[in-house]
Amino acid sequence: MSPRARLVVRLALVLGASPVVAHAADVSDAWARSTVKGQTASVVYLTITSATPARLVGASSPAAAVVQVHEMSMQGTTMKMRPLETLELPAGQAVELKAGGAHVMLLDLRQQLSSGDKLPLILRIEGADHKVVEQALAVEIRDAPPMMKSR
Ligand SMILES: [Cu+2]
Repeated sequence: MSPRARLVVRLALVLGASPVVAHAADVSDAWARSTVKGQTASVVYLTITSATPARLVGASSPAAAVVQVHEMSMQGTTMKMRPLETLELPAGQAVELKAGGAHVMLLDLRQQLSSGDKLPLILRIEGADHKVVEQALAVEIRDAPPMMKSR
């Protein structure tokens, strides 16, 4: 195989085999928390704004075996997180996934996430017509701010 053909194959693997619609919603401020060697879980934070009523119904990444949308809630005196089936995206409203709130959870990471690299992430967004479109992102990997490192 020529080097060029190999590159095309690698790109196809990164983008996945399923049809990807480039623009289902506006995603801003997306970043993934870097990991240390041997760490198997991390999180992605981002802000999603959909022009029309929609729901985030799932996510996936070639870098992690399991990707879930989580929310945080108080159970007694402790913060717990639990998977969300769907996250509502009201029309025109910026929905923030941020520290202490909802987040995209990466579990069973297949590789270390290094600051400065990009994490391929696919969001599955269901529109009012119940059609699900896949939105591919390249999320910047960053080190957590110092205040978040204890978590
Ligand atoms: Cu979580």
